[in-house]
Amino acid sequence: MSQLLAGKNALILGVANKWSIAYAIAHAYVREGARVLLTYQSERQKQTVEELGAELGVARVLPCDVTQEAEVSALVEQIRTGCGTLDAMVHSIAFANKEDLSRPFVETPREGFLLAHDVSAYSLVALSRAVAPLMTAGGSIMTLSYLASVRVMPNYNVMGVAKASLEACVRYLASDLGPQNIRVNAISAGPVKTASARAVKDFSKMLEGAAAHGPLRRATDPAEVADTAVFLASTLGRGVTGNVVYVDAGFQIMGV
Ligand code: NAD
Ligand code: IMJ
Repeated sequence: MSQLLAGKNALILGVANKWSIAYAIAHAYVREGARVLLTYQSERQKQTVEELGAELGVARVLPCDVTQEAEVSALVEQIRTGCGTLDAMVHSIAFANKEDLSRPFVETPREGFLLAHDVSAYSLVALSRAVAPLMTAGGSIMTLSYLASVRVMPNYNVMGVAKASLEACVRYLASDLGPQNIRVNAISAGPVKTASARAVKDFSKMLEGAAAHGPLRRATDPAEVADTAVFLASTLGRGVTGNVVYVDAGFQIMGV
């Protein structure tokens, strides 16, 4: 089959290391012929992301801490002068204070609530507003969500509420940007062993549980999340917007 993203420019935010879901997406986008731009959060990650970018053959690696409006503007300015237009943006970013994941939700302090929502939900709004003017031929924006947005999961707490907000942001953004032929969707991935997941208490048990009891009787492979991200960025996804697409080996349909 010919390359699904040939001639497209794609911005991917959220690569921290080779286990990142965003890394699997960047790999698939390069395979499908996209010109890929990566971002890193801080100087601490710069070298790793530059090395991974070089290995993958991405076009550019740029800084962007999404909590800094000036860094979002600078990123978009760099893209405007670099490649001019953008066809796809992948938002693969989430953060909450570690203590706020494990404490009972009712104990969430205001500061931790705001931080989780700022990084994990509002950043999609800020980035979408910033990149939309570059999507002159229409575009596809997507983010990564998790089932705990709609079900209560142990140790997810404030992040679950931030993911609920993120999914609602997807619907409102899809409504606002649809007239410009910009589609906005979320991919709700099953558990994948990444840096963000590894730190979590009993994560392996949860992953094994989902794998044992879901319809496909196996865990989610980041490569299949990436292939759905290819579909959404490609012309094959042209009728899909405002949606939450589950790529979780079927787990979310199960009652018990
Ligand atoms: P990861 O740790 O590799 O990626 C998280 C990324 O967020 C990192 O690259 C980190 O640098 C970035 N980030 C955090 N704060 C930032 C900031 N202020 N500015 C810029 N970047 C910032 O972990 P991952 O599992 O690949 O997570 C990616 C996305 O996938 C997240 O939204 C996560 O909620 C979602 N997700 C993960 C799983 C899973 O099981 N791993 C399942 C469903 C959804
Ligand atoms: C995270 C916490 C609790 C249960 C969890 C997860 N399960 C899964 C995750 C079952 C799959 C991973 N996930 C979907 C996330 O969105 C993780 C977000 C996250 C993780 C950390 C760990 C380190 C830290 N802050 C974090 N902020 C967000 O300090």
